[in-house]
Formats: sequence, structure tokens, C-alpha cells
Amino acid sequence: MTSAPRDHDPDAPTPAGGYGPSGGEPSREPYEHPTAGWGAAKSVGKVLARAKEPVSSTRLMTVMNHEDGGFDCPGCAWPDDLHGLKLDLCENGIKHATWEMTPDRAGKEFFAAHTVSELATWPDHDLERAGRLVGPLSYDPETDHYVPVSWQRAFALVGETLRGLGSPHEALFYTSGRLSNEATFLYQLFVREYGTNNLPDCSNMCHEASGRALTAAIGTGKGTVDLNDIDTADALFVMGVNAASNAPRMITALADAYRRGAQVVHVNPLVEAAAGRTIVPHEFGAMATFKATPTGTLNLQPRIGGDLALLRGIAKHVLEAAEKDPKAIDEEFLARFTEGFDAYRDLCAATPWEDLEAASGLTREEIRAAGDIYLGSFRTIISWCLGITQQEHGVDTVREIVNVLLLRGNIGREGAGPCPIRGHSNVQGNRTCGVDHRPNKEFLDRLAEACGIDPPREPGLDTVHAISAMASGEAKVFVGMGGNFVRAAPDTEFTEQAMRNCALTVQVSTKLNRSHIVHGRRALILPCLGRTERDLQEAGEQSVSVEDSMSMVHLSRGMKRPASPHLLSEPAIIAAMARATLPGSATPWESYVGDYDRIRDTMEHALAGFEAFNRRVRGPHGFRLRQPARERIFQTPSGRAEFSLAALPDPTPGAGLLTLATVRSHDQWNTTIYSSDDRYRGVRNLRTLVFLNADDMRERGLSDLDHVDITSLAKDGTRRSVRDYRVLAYDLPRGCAIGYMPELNSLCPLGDYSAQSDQPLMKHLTVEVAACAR
Ligand SMILES: Nc1nc2c(c(=O)[nH]1)N[C@H]1C(S)=C(S)[C@@H](COP(=O)(O)OP(=O)(O)OC[C@H]3O[C@@H](n4cnc5c(=O)[nH]c(N)nc54)[C@H](O)[C@@H]3O)O[C@H]1N2
Ligand SMILES: Nc1nc2c(c(=O)[nH]1)N[C@H]1C(S)=C(S)[C@@H](COP(=O)(O)OP(=O)(O)OC[C@H]3O[C@@H](n4cnc5c(=O)[nH]c(N)nc54)[C@H](O)[C@@H]3O)O[C@H]1N2
Ligand SMILES: [Mo]
Repeated sequence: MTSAPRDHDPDAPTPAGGYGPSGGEPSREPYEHPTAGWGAAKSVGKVLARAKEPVSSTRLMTVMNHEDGGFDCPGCAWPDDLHGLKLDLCENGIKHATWEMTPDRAGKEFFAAHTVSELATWPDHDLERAGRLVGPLSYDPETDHYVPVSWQRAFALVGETLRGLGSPHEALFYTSGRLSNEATFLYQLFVREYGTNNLPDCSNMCHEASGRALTAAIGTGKGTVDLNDIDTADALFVMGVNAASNAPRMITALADAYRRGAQVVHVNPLVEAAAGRTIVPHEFGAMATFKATPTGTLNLQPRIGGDLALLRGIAKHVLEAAEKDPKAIDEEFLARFTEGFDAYRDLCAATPWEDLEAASGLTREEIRAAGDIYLGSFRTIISWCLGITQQEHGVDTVREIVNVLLLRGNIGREGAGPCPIRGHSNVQGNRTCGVDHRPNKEFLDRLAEACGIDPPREPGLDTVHAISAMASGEAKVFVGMGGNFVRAAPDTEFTEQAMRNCALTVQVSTKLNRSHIVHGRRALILPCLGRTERDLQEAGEQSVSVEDSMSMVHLSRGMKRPASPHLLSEPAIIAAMARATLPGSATPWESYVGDYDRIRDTMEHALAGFEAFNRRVRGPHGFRLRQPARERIFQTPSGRAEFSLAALPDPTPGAGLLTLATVRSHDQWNTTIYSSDDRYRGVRNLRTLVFLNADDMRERGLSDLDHVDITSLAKDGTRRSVRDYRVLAYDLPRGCAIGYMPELNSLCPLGDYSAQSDQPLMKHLTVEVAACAR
């Protein structure tokens, strides 16, 4: 077990692998091949070998995402291919699912052999490598060990502690976006029956901006497109997404789009692998002949935070064209369905090209080239992910995406619309089923009616404010329903301290992670079944449901033997915590757990769009939640789609400063690091790195692989540093820097979150990069 993570010993040298495995010299290996294909096949092979389970893992691939049964791939929220029999899976989905299926176990011998202080010195990768958790554990401060505890005693401790709080608002209930719809529904019911809306979730760091912007603009917090639309679009804009690594099945769609002659425009300061070529993984002929298909027709590299200006420029170009040819815009659509068009047209006219160039970092010719593609396409989809949402002006930018789409009627017609690419496989379903710290009145009224409870009406705490509340002592209990909060959250050292401040921390997890090691005065680890595992209850084997990025709700059924006979399902753990906390509750907790159909029966009454839930979810592909904006029904105050009039932000860093975006490598899943390589970006054995433009490096007297310190400048004037990182030249605009999460979360100041979305600015840190002081 290699060197200590830097946050536990600030003077120790930073391991090159960061939170990943250490070992091997850091090096560059430029990637000049198509994405997916044999490189991916080789990488999958390695992971399967590491999972020591080639046979059942191979069988697993044949049931993942399959139309009749099988489990939903936990890898991402990209929808399943509806055209039937073609297997739709990807390298990273397989890695992700097999990581859960490891034969290694972190059982009682493991915890007897290692104190928590010792485990604190292990890199995060090694904690997860310990294997699956197999039974409930409780922290013993006397010996500094986690020790086995019975489920009954664990639930009693949760119940006593929650009942003993001065107010339900002193407890926090975090959700990571893998939780099934059924478990989510029970969880929020428990939390609201207990009396708080303190339901922070990973979405607060992810797509909160998209939800808020789309709700304001088109009256629904979700995208409007489906896979058929993706298949019929004339132009696809891909903004701020690393699709090859994070939504690999999207690459197949981009290759298909290219082949049918559609335009695929990539907007990203860093030219990602998705902008190049791919070998479509399930096309065995192409695999055999190395035949690659291009996946992009135009690359634009705005500066970090420059997207709003680019989009406004596209709108300006379209409106200029409309002066000569009125057909450049969809006048009928604008008149019938939208509000605020005249003011938006005036705003675009009044914004000089010079300002748009300065703010976007692009020339007007480049912006016009994108505008021409837009004008030349009848059906256009704009998709986006964290490069857009984790910005100060994330909400304004998503609204500008909608503005641009509205100009040409690109909403509510085939092949067109806004398309946020969601992250966790069920993060969208979590929101639909009630994980929301700001629930609206209609939702609460309906929940009250269907479940006979009196839910609290005041908004609860989101992720950022939950951390402040733990730090100040206002919040005393943290329950994590999946995830790895201390690593995923901003301001690592501050968040760790906040977590340690709690009277009780409870983590419902599949594998050991940092959030178990950094814990409250009392701490429980409650291990649960994973998505691949059989869930047997009183009424027999159970399925759960999930909702993908495109609002399709379908069943997922695990088939593997559970990692241990002592694991409980997430619904069972939630129901038992609820019973222990609310002994007199009239909610039939035990009955819900016995047969998840009963949970779905209640959800049918409590949630909009879930009519005949049990029947419809059993259809071949489940069902699609109705999306009014798709039918041009806009549930906004005006009853129309609303243009927004955001001021143009200035995203340029000050003199000598850089703007840093934190991103994922190809070989990680959020806080889970599989290896310290990043194949498509050509990096080996290195995670503590920062990519810079070669001129920015030269200006600082730096060459490739030099050691540097990175210091972030918070809005409140405080500074945070990481030391002994390596710098690498990359094709990035000047003034931009890119490095990896979650290592660089140490640099994200808790107080620096967007005033529009409350999302931490994980893609817009102001930093200095200088040669290492040591
Ligand atoms: N294999 C794998 N799959 C995953 C995940 C994973 O960790 N591993 N995570 C899942 C989750 S929870 C999520 S939310 C998604 C995340 O999916 P992504 O959003 O792809 O995640 P990031 O790695 O953060 O990459 C953000 C991209 O935005 C670009 N970018 C940075 N700043 C800007 C900007 O100002 N403008 C533009 N246009 N682009 C910018 C970066 O160069 C990078 O390509 O993926 C999901 N899928
Ligand atoms: N700097 C920076 N920080 C970021 C981001 C960024 O781009 N930059 N991205 C943010 C985003 S988009 C997100 S979504 C968050 C992610 O935040 P989280 O969702 O909190 O983190 P994950 O790494 O996805 O959680 C991994 C853990 O989940 C547990 N787990 C896995 N499967 C299951 C299961 O089936 N059930 C249960 N109960 N537990 C399970 C395992 O114990 C594993 O260790 O991070 C955010 N943090
Ligand atoms: Mo996410």
C-alpha cells in the first residue's frame, strides 16, 4: 500500500497516481487511434482479469441493457437502443459493472487487521480494491476499528439518534444518483415523514443548472429528445461533454449521424477523443478491419466559460441572416409558442461581435461557421454536460441553448431539441421520485394525499449548504445513500472536517471508500446489494426501475448471487431505518419491502406521470414519462417557451491567472479510480497533473512533466494549494487549464458556487500555476 494521500500529510510528496494506484513512471503516449474498438476491448480484458471473473462477466454483458430483462447498466444514463436485438454496451459500462462484481471481500478479518487510522493512509483506489462490503459495521473509538454489528443494533442506533435530535433539520440525507426509483421514493418518504427536506444529492453538483434553466424556459426540468430524435437530426451540437469516456454509447450515435450526412459540432476547450474517429464496438466487421468512422464535422474550442458568448454569436448570425431571408427563423413558431423574442433579437443586435469574440475566445468566422451549420439544418439537437453546468453562468448558458433552439423552432419536432447528458444512471429518476431539497407545492400536496403524511414545506439544504451546516454544528447526522460524499464534494479538507464534526455518519455502500474513513463520532457502514445482484424478498425476486437521460422508465433486475448472504437491499435498509426512527408510522414499511409492486402502486398515486406504473413498466422497453414541452405545451407562467436575456459574462482570467476545469480521466468513475492512465489523452501513471496551452507553459518557463504547484484564488480571498503536480502541454486555448477531479477538489472553495444554480464552480476555478516551490 503506497504513499499517503497528500491531505493527510501535507509535507509528503504527492503520489503521481493521486487517488489512483501508484507505481510506474508517469509518461505521455499520444493517442492516435480511433475511439472504442480494440483499445477498448483490451482495456476491458484487463479489468475483467482484475475482477477475476471472466466467465460470468462475459455472461453479464449479454444481459446488460437487454430489452427483456437484465439489469440496467450502472455506467451512465444514456438510453438503451430501442431498435431491438443489437447489444448496446461499452468499455466503461463493462468496467463499471464488473468493478461491483469483484470476488474480493472486505469482511471482518479485513477490518480486524487494519485500524481506521491506518486505512486513512491508503490511496482511495486501494480502499475500493479491498472488495465488497459483506456485513454491517460500527466504528469503535476505543480500538479505532470498524467492528461487526447486527442489523438490528445498527438500525436501533440510527433510530435513537434521529429521534434524539432537537429538530429533524439537524439531519442530512444525501443521495448518489444510482438509487432505484423505488428506493428513492421510500427514502424521500422516510425523510419527509421524519420532518425535513434536507435531501442534498449529487445532482446539486451535476445538472442542477440544467433543471433550473429548462424549468424556467420550457416548463420542465428535463431534455425533450429521445433516441429516435438523435437518429434523425441534421445537426448535433455536443457541448462540454467527454463522450468517449463518460457516455461512450453516445459515440455510436455520433458515428451513425456522421454516416447519414448529419453535422456533428463539438464545442470543447479541449479537443476530446469523441471529436475524432471511432470504431463502433458492436460492428464486428469494423472491429476486424479497423474501419473507423469520423464522429465530428467541426470542432470549436471556446475558452472555459465562453459558451454563452458563442451561443449568443450563433443567434446573432441567424438573426442577421433573417434580415435578408425571413425563413432563417421560424416566425410562426416564435409567434405562437414563445415569449420575449423581440427583446432577445434587440439584445443580440446590441451585442458587438468584438464582445462576443473576447468572451468566447473564438473568432467571428468560427462562430459564423457554427451559425451556418445551424442555418443549414432543419432539425438540430444541442446536447451538453458538465462543461456547461458547472460554471458560474450555467443556468444562463443552458437558457441560451434554448434561445438558440427556439429561433428556428427546434423544440417539439422530430430530430430536434435540448438534450442534457445526465451522469449517474438514475440521477434523473431520483429527482422525478422526490429527491429534491426544494420540492414544489404540487408534489408535496400529492405526496401528502397519497401517503397520508404531513410533509415539511420549508426548503431543505443542498450539498454546499449541508457541508456548512455540518461544519457549524447545525447538522449533526449525515446519512449517505450511496456515493462518496467527502471526495465528491468541493473543498476536500473543509468537507472532511465538517464530516468529522457529526455525531453520527451512516453510509449505505457497496464498497469501502474515503467517506467511511472520514466519519463522525459514531459511524455505521451499511452494506447493500448492488444493481447486478438478485434481490429476493417475501414475494419472490424483485425488480427495480430507473429513468434514463431521455425519460424512459424501465425495469432492472439483478441476476448474480449476492456478494454476501448478509446484504440487504436498499429499500429494505431504508424501510428499517424508517421503522426504527418512526415507530408509530402508519406507512406500511414492511409490506413495501416484501413486494416492490406495492411501492410502485403507491408511486402511481403520488407521482405525476406514473399511471398504471406496474403494468406499463413491464412493457418491452418500459414507458416514456410524458414530456409536455415535447408536444409544445410549455408549463411556464406565460404558457409559452420563454426567451432569456442574460448579460454577457466576462470569463477571462486576470493577468497571470488561469481558469481551471476539473474533469474525469478515461479510467475512473467519479470518485472510483480504476487506473492512473488516461488512454485517449495519452497519459500513463499520472493523475496529479494539469494540462496547459504550450504558450502558457513557455511563459512560465515550464516544459512537459515539470513539477508545479497549483493555487486557487477563492472569491473571499482565501488560497488553497496542491503541490508537486506535473504539467503537460495540450491543445487548449490560452488561459485555460484542465486537471482531474476528485484530487483537485481540494482547490474548490466551498463558498464559490453559482448564484444561479448553487452548484460548486468545479469547472471554473481561478488558479496560478508555478514551478514547484520544493
Ligand atoms: N466512465 C465514466 N462515465 C461517467 C462518469 C465517470 O466518471 N466515468 N461520470 C458520470 C457522471 S456522474 C457525469 S455527471 C457525467 C460527466 O460527463 P462529462 O461532462 O463529460 O464529465 P467531465 O469529465 O467532467 O468532462 C467535462 C467536459 O467538459 C469540457 N469543458 C470544461 N470546461 C468547459 C467549458 O467551459 N465549455 C465547454 N464547452 N466544455 C468545457 C471538458 O474539457 C470535458 O470534456 O458522466 C457520467 N459517466
Ligand atoms: N471537482 C469536481 N468534483 C465533482 C465533479 C466534477 O466534475 N469536478 N462532479 C460531480 C458530479 S457530476 C457528481 S455526480 C458527484 C458524484 O458523487 P457521488 O455520487 O457521491 O460519488 P460516486 O463516486 O459516484 O460514488 C461511489 C461510491 O458509491 C458506492 N456505490 C456504488 N454502487 C452502489 C450501489 O449500487 N448502492 C449504493 N448504496 N452505493 C453504491 C460505492 O461505495 C462507491 O464507493 O461528484 C461531483 N464532484
Ligand atoms: Mo454527475
